Amino acid sequence: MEHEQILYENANGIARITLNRPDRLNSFTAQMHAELRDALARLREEGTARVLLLTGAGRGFCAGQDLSDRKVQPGSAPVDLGASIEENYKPLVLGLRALPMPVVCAVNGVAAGAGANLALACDIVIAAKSAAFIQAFCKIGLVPDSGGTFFLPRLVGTARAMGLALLGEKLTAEDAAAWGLIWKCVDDDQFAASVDALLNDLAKAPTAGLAAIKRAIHASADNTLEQQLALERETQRTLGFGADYREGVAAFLEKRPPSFTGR
Ligand code: T3D
Repeated sequence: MEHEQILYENANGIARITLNRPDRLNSFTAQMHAELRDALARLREEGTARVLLLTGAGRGFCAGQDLSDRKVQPGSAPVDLGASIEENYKPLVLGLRALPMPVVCAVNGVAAGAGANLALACDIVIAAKSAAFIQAFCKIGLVPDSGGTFFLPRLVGTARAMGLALLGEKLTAEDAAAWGLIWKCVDDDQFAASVDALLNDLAKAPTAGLAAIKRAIHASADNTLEQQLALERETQRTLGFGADYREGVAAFLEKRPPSFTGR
C-alpha cells in the first residue's frame, strides 16, 4: 500500500512512523488509520526492527480524530462512532501494545483527543517542552477513547484523571512529566538529539528482554503478587536460555560493551 498520510521507514533496527498531515495537526482520518494498520503489519512481517518510533510531522503531534472527515452537524444523520473505534482506534492501541519491541512516542507538539491517548499507549513517551496534552473529548460530548479512561487513572491517579478528562484543559509537557503521565520532557532544542540517542540505545539493547519487560509490566495491572511472581519466574527462565543473557553476563565479566542480537 502507498502511504500518503504517514511516513514509514525501517533501517538499522529502528522503525519510524511519522503522522504526516501537518496542516491538520496530523489528525486521524480513515485513510491514515488504514495506512497505520498497513505499516504495523509491514513492521511485523519485516521482523528486523528493535524499536519503533511514533512521531508527528510539523508543529503538532496529533489532534485526534479529524472532525471534518465525516459530515457531522445538528440535524445530520447520526454517525456510529463505536464502529470507528472498533475498526480504527482499538486495533491501533492493541497493536502497539502487542509489538515485541519498545515503542517510543516522540511528542513534538500538541497531542489532543485520541492523539494524546495514542501517545499514552506507547511504552516510552518523550515530549518537547513546547508540546502539550489535551483530553479534548469532553468539549464535544465524548469520553476519552483510545485507552484514555484506562491509562489516565493508572498513570496519574483518579483525581488528576478526572480533572484532565472532565475539563479538557491543556497540560504542558513539563507538567505531564512532573505528574508521571509521560517519561520525560526535554527542551525543544535538545528534542531531536534526545530522541535519536534513545532510539540508538534501544536498537542495540536485548530486545527479547525488553519485550518481556513490557509484557510483564502490562500484565501486572490484572495480576496478584503471587501471579506476577510466577510470571517473573517463567519469563526469567525463558530469558535465561537466551543468547543476550549470556552475552550480557560475559560482557560484564570481561569489562567490555555487550553486543546484543535481540534474541
Ligand atoms: O470520531 C470518532 O471516530 C471517534 C473518535 C474520536 C477521537 C477523538 O480524537 S475526538 C477529539 C478530536 N479532537 C479535538 O477535538 C481537538 C480539536 N483541535 C483543537 O482543539 C485544536 O486544534 C488544538 C488544541 C489541538 C490545537 O490548537 P491550535 O490553536 O494550536 O491549532 P488550530 O489553529 O486549532 O489548528 C490548526 C489547523 O488544524 C486548523 O485548520 P485551519 O484553520 O488552519 O484550516 C484546525 O481546524 C485544524 N485541526 C486541528 N485539529 C483538528 C483540525 N481539523 C480537523 N480535526 C481536528 N481534530
